[in-house]
Amino acid sequence: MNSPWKGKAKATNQDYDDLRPTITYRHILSNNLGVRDPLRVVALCDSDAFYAACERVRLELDPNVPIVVQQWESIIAVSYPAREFGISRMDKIKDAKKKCPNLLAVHVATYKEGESEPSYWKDVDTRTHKVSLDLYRRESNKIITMFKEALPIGEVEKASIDEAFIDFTRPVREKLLERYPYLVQVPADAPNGMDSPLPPPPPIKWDDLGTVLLPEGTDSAGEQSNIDVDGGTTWHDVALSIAAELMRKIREDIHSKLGYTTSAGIARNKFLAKLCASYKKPNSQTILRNQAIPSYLHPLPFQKIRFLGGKLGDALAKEYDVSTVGDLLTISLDEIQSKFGENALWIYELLRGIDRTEVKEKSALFKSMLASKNLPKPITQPLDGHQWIRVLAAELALRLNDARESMPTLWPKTIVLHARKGYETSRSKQATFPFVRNVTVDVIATAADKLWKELTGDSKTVNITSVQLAFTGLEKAEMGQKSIEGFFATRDIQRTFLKRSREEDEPLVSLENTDLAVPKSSDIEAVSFQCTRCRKTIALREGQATGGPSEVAQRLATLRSEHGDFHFAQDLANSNKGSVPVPRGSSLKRQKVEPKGIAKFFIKK
Ligand code: TTP
Ligand code: CA
Ligand code: CA
Repeated sequence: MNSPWKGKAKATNQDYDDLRPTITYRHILSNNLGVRDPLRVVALCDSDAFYAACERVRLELDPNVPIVVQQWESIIAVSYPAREFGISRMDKIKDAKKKCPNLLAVHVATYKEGESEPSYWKDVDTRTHKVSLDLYRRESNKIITMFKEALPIGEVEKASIDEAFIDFTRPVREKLLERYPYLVQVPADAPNGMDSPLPPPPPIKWDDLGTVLLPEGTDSAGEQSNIDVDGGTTWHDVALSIAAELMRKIREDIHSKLGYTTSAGIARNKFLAKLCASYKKPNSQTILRNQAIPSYLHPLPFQKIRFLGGKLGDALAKEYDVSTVGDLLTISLDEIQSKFGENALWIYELLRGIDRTEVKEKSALFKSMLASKNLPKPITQPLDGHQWIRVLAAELALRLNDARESMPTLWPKTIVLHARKGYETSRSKQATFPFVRNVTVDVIATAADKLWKELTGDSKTVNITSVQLAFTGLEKAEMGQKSIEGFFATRDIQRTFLKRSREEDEPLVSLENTDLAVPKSSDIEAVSFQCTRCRKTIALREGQATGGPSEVAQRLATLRSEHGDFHFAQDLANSNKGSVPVPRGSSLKRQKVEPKGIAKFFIKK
């Protein structure tokens, strides 16, 4: 019990005063207490040696084979068996092979000039190939899908290619009430009704649930696991143990179905979950009980903590001449705020294990997709660019079509080509992406080739060292029950597009005119309308303009719709020729379209 924070017991008690909150019936019975829920449980689950594991699974290798993944001459992932030979990401391939002569080094898949699919080529050359991470993205999606399927009422937030935060609060709450039905009813003799504290929690068997961090800073499992610390188990510990059960089951399923081992951290918030996820790797999970938070955090060098590294960490270290989290606890909030501003409250709280950021699924849709290549040998002849454009187009085609498997109506609004010339400023060109049914390598390459020509202009020679091709404004068109095959077939689809456009109050690229399908209320009695695209006045024929107002409105609506179809067909014809329709009078032209997402970085002001 020689924990360094023991000596500052007084300060610590104040600093960590929320470790044993009183949990009442109101807490356990309320539906959504969000980030302040005293029974909140969050996990971070990270895959072990991820790229190496993907290659091992792909090659159906024994898990004990030492394997590394290589990108050109560097190592980017090291399997755990290879780590036993002392190999790390820092090693050069040559040195790694010296450490382990049986080492299997797999080069990442690459796109090769002239090929539309990435592959594992015998010889790779950065002058003619481009790295493909598609396998890892696909495997990553499979893992995320398993998290989501296992936890329909839990929130899953992908945090990187091989890790995700999972909010277990709701699934755990459901299990708590199921297992301890006496919690569902406030007892008649409860002194404060809903605000009465819950009865004492049951003892917990931590066996097999993972590594449980204890206040002494030791870890335990098995026989030591039922030790009561500081007055014993809390309902939050019960919640953690249920989350650990669920997490373990999901990790086992991922292992048996997909072949990947993972490591998880389970705690009361994202910051702490991430912090303890790598406590014991590989293939393990670590549980940080609230009571263990102070002793776990206290000795950590704060500059090792992600948010407190870098310049901020340097500044803190310099200002206070300290190195651990514990050292920083003696500094008051006023003091930190006077030096680092009002916002420094989050530093103060983080040091005390408080983090109220939500686990929230980012939009399932990445608004942009980017393929890029740094050229070891600059492009000097404008014509040579087309080969690279095809390579980048192949990657975008594969990624878009992959994404369309789960979102068949995913549509990129814009294609952007960006090139850096030596050390000069970068240049870019963009265009509306043609509206075609099948997004093939050819379609993308044709659109990009045009941009390349615009970008290089009449230059006889160029000096381009980096090329990037991106889709921006990727969005899901609401297609209702229609299949992708019917995409362009019917007017209904067109209306759906129009509807989307209106709802989002944002111009649509090919069909931006929302007035075409549905008359505005002021038009109800009108017998003609002006098309906002071609500016023509389109009127009902004589005789059609008679009857009740609703009949006239109906006919007018039909006329608008037919006229819309005419433009639609024209757009299609244009886009199939590879040219990009920006119709006359379109809202795109009238309204300046602000670049979004990654596009911001491409478009020259
Ligand atoms: P990490 O999760 O950092 O590492 P890892 O999964 O290889 O190993 P660990 O078991 O320690 O978690 O990164 C996930 C993948 O991201 C990794 O397999 C390869 C890739 N990656 C790089 O390409 N370059 C890098 O510098 C890092 C850190 C990762
Ligand atoms: Ca990992
Ligand atoms: Ca990771």
